[in-house]
Amino acid sequence: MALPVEEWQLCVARRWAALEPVLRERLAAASLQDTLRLGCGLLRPEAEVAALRQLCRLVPASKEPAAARFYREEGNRLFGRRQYGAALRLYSQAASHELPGSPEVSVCFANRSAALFHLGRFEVCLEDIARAESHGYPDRLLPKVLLRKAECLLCLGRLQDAANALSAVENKIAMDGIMTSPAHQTLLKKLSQLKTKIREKESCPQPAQEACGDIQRKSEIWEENDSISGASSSLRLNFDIERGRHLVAIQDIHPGQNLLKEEAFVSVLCPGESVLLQDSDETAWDTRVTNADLYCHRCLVQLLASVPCRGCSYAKYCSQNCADVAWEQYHRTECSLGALLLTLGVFCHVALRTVLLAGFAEVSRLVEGSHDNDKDFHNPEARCEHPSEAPDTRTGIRGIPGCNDNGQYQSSYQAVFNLLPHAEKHSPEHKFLCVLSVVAICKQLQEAGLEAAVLNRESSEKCSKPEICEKTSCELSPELKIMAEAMLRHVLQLQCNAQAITVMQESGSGDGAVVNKKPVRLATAFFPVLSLLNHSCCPNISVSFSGTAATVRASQPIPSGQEIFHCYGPHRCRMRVAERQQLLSQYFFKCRCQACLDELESDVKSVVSMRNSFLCPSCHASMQGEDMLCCSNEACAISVSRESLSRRLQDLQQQIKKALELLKDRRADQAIKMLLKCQMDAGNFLSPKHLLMGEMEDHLAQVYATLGKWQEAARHLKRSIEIVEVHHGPSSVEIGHELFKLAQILFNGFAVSEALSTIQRAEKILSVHCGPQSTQIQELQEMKTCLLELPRSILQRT
Ligand SMILES: *[C@@H]1O[C@H](CO)[C@@H](O)[C@H](O)[C@H]1NC(C)=O
Ligand SMILES: *[C@@H]1O[C@H](CO)[C@@H](O)[C@H](O)[C@H]1NC(C)=O
Ligand SMILES: *[C@@H]1O[C@H](CO)[C@@H](O)[C@H](O)[C@H]1NC(C)=O
Ligand SMILES: CC(=O)N[C@H]1CO[C@H](CO)[C@@H](O)[C@@H]1O
Ligand SMILES: [Zn+2]
Ligand SMILES: [Zn+2]
Ligand SMILES: [Zn+2]
Ligand SMILES: [Zn+2]
Repeated sequence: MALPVEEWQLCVARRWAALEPVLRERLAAASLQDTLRLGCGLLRPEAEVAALRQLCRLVPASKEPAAARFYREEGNRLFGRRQYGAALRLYSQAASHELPGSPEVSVCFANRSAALFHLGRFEVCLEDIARAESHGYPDRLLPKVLLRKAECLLCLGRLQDAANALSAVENKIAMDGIMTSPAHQTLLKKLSQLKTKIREKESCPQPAQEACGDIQRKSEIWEENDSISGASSSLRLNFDIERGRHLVAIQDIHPGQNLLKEEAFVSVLCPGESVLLQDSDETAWDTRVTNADLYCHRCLVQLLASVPCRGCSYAKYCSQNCADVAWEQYHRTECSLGALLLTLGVFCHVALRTVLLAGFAEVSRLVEGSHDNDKDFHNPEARCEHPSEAPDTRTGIRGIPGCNDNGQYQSSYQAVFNLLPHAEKHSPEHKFLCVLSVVAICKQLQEAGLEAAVLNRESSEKCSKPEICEKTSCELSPELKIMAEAMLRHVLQLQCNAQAITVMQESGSGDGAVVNKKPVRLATAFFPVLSLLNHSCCPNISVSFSGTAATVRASQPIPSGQEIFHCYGPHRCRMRVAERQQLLSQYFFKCRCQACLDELESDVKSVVSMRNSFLCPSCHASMQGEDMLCCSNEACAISVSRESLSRRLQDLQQQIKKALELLKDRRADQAIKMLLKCQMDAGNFLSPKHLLMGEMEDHLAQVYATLGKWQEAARHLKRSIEIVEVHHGPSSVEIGHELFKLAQILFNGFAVSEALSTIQRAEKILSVHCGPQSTQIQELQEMKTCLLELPRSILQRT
């Protein structure tokens, strides 16, 4: 996903293997500028470009009227079955394939407004009705939609507006003349019903419903560092040759304290895995939804009624404003390249969007500056200017790469540009893949006549003489070469500096009673300030995201003087040291954090291997060893290969998956039977503290919750929590999420005092990791308020 599709990787690998050895050596040692210069000539139109074009055909990103018709009919079908949520998504898919301003797209919006109405999303329904009207909704169909508008306004308590909307319908009907068809008769009946309703509501005004728990949220204390944008004043930026740039605490920091708030410089949504929509049959068009259908392509908020891009069927936005801003800033250039960008992977896409956001002037200033630096590098007198030299302490952080002339480190393009590309550490084959991919993008931009857009120039400056275009089609213009060189640098940087934006996404059959969420990767982004943090397998911070903004909080006390560490992925609780080191090798360093040192140099077993161990299938004592496992009970001394136990573990995971599918099909009783059987089986060869044992308890809790058996659900969830605690620690974010679930179950089961104490524990942990203003905390506080009001309302009734 981050990298190009496999077929293109293979195509480039073949090209690499066929190159002259001399040329391969030159490429391996070349600077970015020379790599690009050489790469330009190596992408052959009849071979590589043709192959890419072929691959792009497999990725639908353009508008197709046939697809639109299919999705809309499918939407109507599900609407008829009262599956309004699924119908809503299909109408959105349909709209994304219609041309803006066409009567067809307006019908999609009107249809979608009907689904929204049934889902009780009245505000959004009104937006869709307005959208339908502005895109030329057919006049003869208008009365029905206007009535829906009046109904929405009525539901929202906006009586005057509702009355106005009704008189608009009446006028419309009157203008159209006498109507006799049955459909019109129903309309008239509905009209008079609505009128009565408005009159009733007016005569006995209800008090506006008060939300359960309208809490005053205290804003967090926050003092920003003058020199590092987004960072707290309790941090400073240090630089030394061994550790590079890094952030250090200059005060004692307490858990939960806010350390960094940064808006991504650039982010690109990852299409992600597709999720099957319920109850839709296999058909010619894909009815599955992916992240690309669920989140705004610009600001990453969850989509309800998406606004489609005017040009492609891929990009979708939360609002017209997001669509317009994205178009202005980058999408007018990207739009026609949709399939190519999906084929070449998210890193290439981020690289392109980065240079588009920065603008040609800034990109060329920095690229040309870097060429001067390269020259200085070979000139010993200019050496002291070079970043690898320690900065002059008198000038503060001014000499640190990425800082501006005022000595400030900001979340700017300059900072992004100065993230380390490690050009000399990447394999030559990988660099070759990157350069050919970047050149392919730039050539396509040039061919599509988008060069002016890329360079932020008026399109009148665009190449008007065909013969010039002809000439440049095999050679990139000097300006595009500069953009391409910067893109190559960014693709290489991303391997070490890409930051995943994750969200907690609802999973499984969301019945609403208990929300089961798991983290999913939403987007790939550059956060230049966050990138200053070095890795540790036992980090003392927690990162959370809201839209495209990242917040970093201390999860442990951090004493003054200590470096702040972030975990790039491999955490000591989830992987053994060998796996971690292997994963971290992509960042070109060997981790020497406390956990790694302990596990490597002494005989300390990793927490993962200790807890996720196997039991002797015969006597249930623990098994020891590497490839061949031996029972620790001398009397038994059975030995089994790790491979056969791993296979048994995989079989078990398959069974669990099947049980979850049963749950999705609403066959809860069978799911329980199957999970209990899995548990029995697992007890014969997995240690009781194995993470999978916890997962099974968690699934059981979920099934019982869907049946409304709250006590059983709570019992299983508590066992899951015990195991999660062993693995992740009592104040980990994982425990926070488990307690949140337990709170919901106890809340639903009216176990008031236990629910209150669980809410308190969850609040304490989650406010450290996610902040006191996060939605999780809000939901917990709402539950608390409801519980505290409960006895009073019961008393009143009796
Ligand atoms: C969708 O729009 C078409 C055309 O107006 C209409 O015939 C159909 O009933 C609508 N479906 C729903 C669910 O509103
Ligand atoms: C901010 O960072 C700078 C440079 O790292 C440091 O010298 C300074 O003490 C920090 N604190 C404040 C309040 O700016
Ligand atoms: C983070 O905190 C834990 C527990 O307080 C400590 O064991 C660990 O060494 C710390 N990690 C770093 C990188 O400072
Ligand atoms: C990505 C990065 O900056 N890694 C550095 C983390 O710190 C170690 C030393 O502690 C360096 O070797 C890495 O280069
Ligand atoms: Zn948006
Ligand atoms: Zn588009
Ligand atoms: Zn480590
Ligand atoms: Zn044994």
